[in-house]
Amino acid sequence: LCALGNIEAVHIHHPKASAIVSLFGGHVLSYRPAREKDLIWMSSRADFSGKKALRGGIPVCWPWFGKFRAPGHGFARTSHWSIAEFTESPQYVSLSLSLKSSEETLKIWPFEFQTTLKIEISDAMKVSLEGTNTDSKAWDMGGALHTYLSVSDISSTSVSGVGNEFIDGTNGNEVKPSSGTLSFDEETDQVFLRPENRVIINDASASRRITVDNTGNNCVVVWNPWKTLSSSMADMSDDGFRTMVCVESADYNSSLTLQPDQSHAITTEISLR
Ligand code: TA6
Repeated sequence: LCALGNIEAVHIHHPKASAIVSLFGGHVLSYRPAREKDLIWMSSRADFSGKKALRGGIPVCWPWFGKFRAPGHGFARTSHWSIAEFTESPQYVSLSLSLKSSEETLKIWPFEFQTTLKIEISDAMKVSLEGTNTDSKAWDMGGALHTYLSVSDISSTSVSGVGNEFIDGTNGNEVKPSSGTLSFDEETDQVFLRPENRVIINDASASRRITVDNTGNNCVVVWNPWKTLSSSMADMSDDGFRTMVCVESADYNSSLTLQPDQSHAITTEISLR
């Protein structure tokens, strides 16, 4: 454990990979397979005061995802998570963090829950976010692993495997057809409704391909703020948008009802395979 500003983070070193995971937000900040550059993008201006969600990494958006509820994208990403389990073997390292309902969360969202974030580090990084209903009544949830991936140049990056239909967040949430492959020359905020389980990020100028395998999600969101929005964000540098793309495994719009004792997990596995 070590401090980054006001935040406590777990540094994981293993012959196969290294990673950094913040307990504030249950937030993965870095994942580097051995001899590779980081697959995860962190903003050079991220706010480590522990008062605001971190810009970059893998924000955990839970118990909902979207623009409709406050605080934005749920409270998990600004909550303090505790370490539930840590195991290490020659093959991998596994870290589980836990977040449970408390007096504070019940004021924002009146339901009892337990959430587990399991991070397995090896040649790939598998992140799984599981919500369990520990209440006596049913509740609805959504959520997202809002992964910021690192690319060398967004202008020569493409994202494929996203499926043929999306909601265009930059254009009045209009539903539009897609060819299934995206390239970038403007602000992009697209919710893909029928993505494939495997999404590929082709970072042509680095000759690097990042593979993202998702399960338990009902959509994939692809986001790049581009110039104007990037410049307007205090926690992102003006040209921050050039080296990142968000590819998010998401359950959009609180679309799942969990009965008491029921659980649901979304996972995302990131690798250079
Ligand atoms: O997932 C895309 C999105 O919801 C965008 O609409 C954009 O606002 C982005 O996430 C970042 O949200 P944040 O609350 O972290 O500033």
